[in-house]
This record gives sequence, C-alpha cells and structure tokens, in this order.
Amino acid sequence: MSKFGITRRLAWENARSSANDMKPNLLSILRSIQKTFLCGAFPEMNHRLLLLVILSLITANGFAAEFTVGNLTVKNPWSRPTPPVASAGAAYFVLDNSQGQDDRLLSAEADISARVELHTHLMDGDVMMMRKLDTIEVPAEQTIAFEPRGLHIMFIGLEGPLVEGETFPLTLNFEQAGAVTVEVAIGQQPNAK
Ligand SMILES: [Cu+2]
Repeated sequence: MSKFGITRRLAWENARSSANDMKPNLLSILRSIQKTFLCGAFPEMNHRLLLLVILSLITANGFAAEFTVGNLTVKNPWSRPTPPVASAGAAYFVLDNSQGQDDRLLSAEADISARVELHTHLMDGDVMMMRKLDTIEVPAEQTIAFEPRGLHIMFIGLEGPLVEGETFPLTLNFEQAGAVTVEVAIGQQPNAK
C-alpha cells in the first residue's frame, strides 16, 4: 500500500510540474473540466471507484507470498479447491532462480495425500498427458512457472477435499538449496508478478 502511495504521489507531482511548464496550461483546463463533470456530477461513483481500487490492491497484496531458501524464491504457491469426491489435486507456484546456481527439485512432501509426485504435461499426439518426473531441473538465471497444463506438484490419494480459503504446508527438497516449506493457498490463481 505504501509503495503504491509513493508511486501515485510521484506520478501526481510529475504531472503537476509538467503541467506548470505548459503554455497555455491545457492540463489544468482539462483537469477543471474533468472536476466539473466527473466529481461534480458523479461524486459517489468516484468514491466507489477509489474504494474498488484500494480493495483490489489489498486483495492482491494479501495473496502475495514468497518463500526463500538459499538463492531460490518460491512465489505464490496455490492450489485449486477440489470437490469432495476428488482423489487428486495439484499445487503451482513460480520458482525464481534468477540469483542462484544450477539446482534440481528432487521431491516434494505434504501430509494431505498418500503420495506427492513431481509432474508435467506433455502432448501425446493431440492429447495432453500428465507425466511423472523423477526430478525437475532448475537452471541458474531462470524463472520456472509451475502452472495448470504445465509443471505441477501432484497429490494422489487426497485425505480430504482442498477447501477454498484454507492453506496447507508443502515441503520442496532441492539438491543444492536444501528443503523449504511453503504455505499453499487454496483458491484461484494469483496474479502473475
Ligand atoms: Cu499431475
């Protein structure tokens, strides 16, 4: 929130100083027209818009989560809610190795299912198939997206449904960086950053 406030203030001051340089001062004329028509005619609408912007920022920030181990950062781990009868689920995140060395994801652990596997999707002819991987390469200076229809952590034999709004711990074991336990948020896919 504070970051946004500073950015907005800078943008406002830049706009104001460039407006001062203008002769004739078109921007201030435009602004007074905007003030008359927007703020004068629809004051409530402007307040509602501002509230919406603030709320969406709070929500976006509320979802942002980062977990660091060594030079690796796991960003925004999330999982889709599952229906009560589902026997499998998946977790996704962004794995940032932009500062690191070559590494390898060896395994994942969670106590929400009988088995936890590393998976990817591959095209088999026209059909997209899931494939179990023994390990996942994490090259230096790269960011890898675990996402629907791509790499994911697979939970097979769920103990219970994954409920929207809840979280669960997931441990990722890396060859170089070691183990990191992240908190997976069950819900919709967070905005990519
Ligand atoms: Cu899978």
